[in-house]
Amino acid sequence: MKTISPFLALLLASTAIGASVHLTIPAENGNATSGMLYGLMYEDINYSGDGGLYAELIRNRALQGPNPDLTAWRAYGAGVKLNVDKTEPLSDALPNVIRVDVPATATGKVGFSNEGYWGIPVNTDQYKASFYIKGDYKGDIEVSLRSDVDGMVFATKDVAVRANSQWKKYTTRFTPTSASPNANNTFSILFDADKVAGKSLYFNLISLFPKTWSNSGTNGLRVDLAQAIDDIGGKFLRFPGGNNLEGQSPPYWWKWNVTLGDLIDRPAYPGPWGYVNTLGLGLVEYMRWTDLMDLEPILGVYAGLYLDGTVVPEEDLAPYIQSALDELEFLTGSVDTPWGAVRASLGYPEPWTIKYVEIGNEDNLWGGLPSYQDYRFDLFNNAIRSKYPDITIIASTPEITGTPAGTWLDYHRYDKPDHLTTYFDQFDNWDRNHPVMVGEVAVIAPNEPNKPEVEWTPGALRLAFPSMIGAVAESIFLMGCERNADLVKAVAYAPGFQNLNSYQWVPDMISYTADPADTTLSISYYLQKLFAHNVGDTTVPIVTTANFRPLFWSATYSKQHREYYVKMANYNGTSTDVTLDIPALRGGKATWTTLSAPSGHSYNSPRNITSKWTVTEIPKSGTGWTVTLDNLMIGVLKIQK
Ligand SMILES: *[C@@H]1O[C@H](CO)[C@@H](O)[C@H](O)[C@H]1NC(C)=O
Ligand SMILES: *[C@@H]1O[C@H](CO)[C@@H](O)[C@H](O)[C@H]1NC(C)=O
Ligand SMILES: *[C@@H]1O[C@H](CO)[C@@H](O)[C@H](O)[C@H]1NC(C)=O
Ligand SMILES: *[C@@H]1O[C@H](CO)[C@@H](O)[C@H](O)[C@H]1NC(C)=O
Ligand SMILES: *[C@@H]1O[C@H](CO)[C@@H](O)[C@H](O)[C@H]1NC(C)=O
Ligand SMILES: CC(=O)N[C@H]1CO[C@H](CO)[C@@H](O)[C@@H]1O
Repeated sequence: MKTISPFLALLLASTAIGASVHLTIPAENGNATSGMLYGLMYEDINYSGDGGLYAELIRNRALQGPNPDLTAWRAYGAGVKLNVDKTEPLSDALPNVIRVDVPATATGKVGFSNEGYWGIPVNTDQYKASFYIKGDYKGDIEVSLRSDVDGMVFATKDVAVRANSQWKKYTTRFTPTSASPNANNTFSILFDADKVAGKSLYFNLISLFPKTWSNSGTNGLRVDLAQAIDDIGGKFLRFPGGNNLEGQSPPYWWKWNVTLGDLIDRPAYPGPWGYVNTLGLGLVEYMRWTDLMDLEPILGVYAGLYLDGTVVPEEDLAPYIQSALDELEFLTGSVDTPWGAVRASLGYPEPWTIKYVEIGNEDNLWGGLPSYQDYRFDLFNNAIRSKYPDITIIASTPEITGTPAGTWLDYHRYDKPDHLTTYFDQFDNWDRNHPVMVGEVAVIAPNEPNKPEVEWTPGALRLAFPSMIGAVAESIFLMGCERNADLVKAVAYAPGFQNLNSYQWVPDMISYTADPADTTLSISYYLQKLFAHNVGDTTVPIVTTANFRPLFWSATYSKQHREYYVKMANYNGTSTDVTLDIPALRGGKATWTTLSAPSGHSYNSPRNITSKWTVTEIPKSGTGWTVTLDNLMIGVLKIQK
C-alpha cells in the first residue's frame, strides 16, 4: 500500500474479513501519468512483418537474400523449369530473378505459381498484382488465383504484355467473383507456350496485394491484424526492434536508408530470426503506421552491437552515429535539409515528429555492456542531444550507470507467473532521476512443468500461447507500473505477432496463418486492450486496511473523460466481494469489465477462444459499488462522474 496516512486509513477503513475487501478513493489525486503508458513493441520476428502485418501475399517475391532459392515457387506446364538467374539483375538491390525455361515441345498455357506465406486467402475485395518481365513475348499473360485443393479458379485477368530485352513492369487489378473456403490457394502467372517454346522469360518482384487496412496504401498493412492492434488502443509504437534492429553479425543491421523508396531499390535484409526480410515494411511504412493509428513513435537506432557479440570499436563508430543523425534529419528535417529533401521526394514534404529515440537494443546482452557503458551510449547520446535537444533519449538497459538525469531506461522482463507477481512493488523504490520504459514484458513459461499448454523448446519450458494465469500475473506487473506512473512512462507486451507456420518465439500476443479465420487474439492481448482503454491522466491513491495478495489493485483518473478506472486482479485467492467508495462523489455511473477463462491454464488458440470478456453496469449502493472478483479474474471498475 502506498501513500496512506494512518489517520486517514483509520477514518475510512473497513476491514477485509473473509472474502471481502473495501477500497476507498479519497478526494485528492496523485501523480500525472505519461499519457502513453500502454503501447506496442514491434519487430519482424515469427514472420510478423513479411507473412504477417505487411499485406504482401507473394512469398519470396524477388528471390532476396544471400542464398536465393525458389521457396514458394512452382513451375506450371510439362517440362517447364524455374531457375534462380543471376545474370539479368532487375536492379542493384534485386540481383536475382526467376528464369522460366519453356521446352520446345510445350503447348497451351505454361508458367509458374506462388504458394504465398503458407497459403493465400481469397475474398471478393479488389487485388492488385504486379510483376517485372524481360524477354521476347507479345501477347496476353494471365494472372489468376486458384485453389490448390481442387483447382477452382476464383479470379483471372489477362494482361496485355509487350516484353523485350529491357525490364518492364506490368500492374493489374482484379476482383474475385467468390471467396475461397480456405487459404490453400496459389497465385499463377501463365502465358502461351507457343509464343516462347524453346525459350526463356525472366520475371522478378512479383507482388500481390489484397485490400489493405484503412487506406494504408498499395504497400500497406493486413486488414485483420492491423485492426486487432488498432483495437488495443495503445499509444506508442517501439520499432524496428528488438533483435531485428541489431542484426546477427556484420555487415547486417537494420539500415534505415535502404528501406526507402520503390521496392525495386530495397535489398534483402537477412534479419536475425532465420529468414530474409524484404524490407517492404520500411521506415516510411512504419511512420505511416504510427500516423494511421495515432501512435507515438519510439525509434530504435542501431548502436554498434551485433547479436554475435561483435562490437563496433570506438574509432569506427562515427559513420553509425552519422547514420542515426541522418535518420532523424530524414524524419524531422525541413525540406531544405539534404535528408528532408529525400523525404519530400518520396511524397512526404511534411516532417514527422520524433520525441523518443532509443539507443540500441538490450545492450547489456552478448557482451555489449562494457562498450555501451564506456563509449557507445555516450557518443550516440551526445551527438543526438546536441542536435536534437528536445528528444528524450532512452538507454536500452537499466544496467548502464551515469546517464544524464532524464534519460529513460528500457527494462525487459520475461518470466513465470508466480515470479512476475513479485515485481508488483519493485518500482516503488527506484531512482526517480531515470524514468523507465518497460519495452518488453511477458509471461513465457508456466509455473509448473508438464501442463497441456506447454511446448518443449530445447532447454526451456515455454507456453505455446499466453495463459490465463500468465495474464493475471502480467496484470499485476502492469498495475505496479501504473501505481508508479511518475516513473514508468511506457510498457509493452512482446512479441506482438506469430505466424503459426514458422516462428522463433512463443508465446505471442497475436497468432495467425494466411487464413484470417485462424487469427487468434490471446488472453494477454485482451489484457492489454482492457488496460489501455482504461487509464487516466493521473494516478489515484487507494486507502484500505487490506493487504495486497492475493488481490491487487491500482487506480487512475481522467480529467478529460471525468472517469475513474480501478483495476483489480485476483491471483490464487477465493472469490472476493470488493466494495469501492468514493465519498466525495455524488452520483456516478459504474461499469465493471472482466477478463477471465475456465482455468489458469486456459489459453486462446486458433478457432478456440476460451477467454471471456464481460461488461456489467453496477448500481450504486450507499456511497459505493460492490463487485465480485473471482479467482484468476482481472477486472476494471470504471466510474463516470
Ligand atoms: C507520487 O510519486 C511520489 C514520488 O515517487 C510518491 O512518493 C507518491 O506515493 C506518488 N503518489 C501516488 C498517489 O502514487
Ligand atoms: C493444400 O492442399 C494440398 C492438397 O490437398 C495439400 O497437399 C497441401 O498440404 C495444402 N497446403 C496447405 C498450405 O494447406
Ligand atoms: C546506407 O547507409 C549505409 C551505412 O550508413 C551506407 O554504407 C550506404 O552507402 C547507404 N546506402 C544508401 C543507398 O544510401
Ligand atoms: C497459484 O496457483 C497455481 C496453480 O493453479 C500454482 O502453480 C502457483 O504456484 C500458485 N501461486 C501462488 C503464489 O499461490
Ligand atoms: C480449447 O482450448 C482449451 C485450452 O484453453 C483446451 O483445453 C480445449 O481442449 C480446446 N478445445 C478444443 C475443441 O480444441
Ligand atoms: C518453430 C518454427 O516454426 N521454426 C522455424 C523458424 O523459422 C526458421 C526460418 O524460417 C525455420 O527454419 C524454422 O523451422
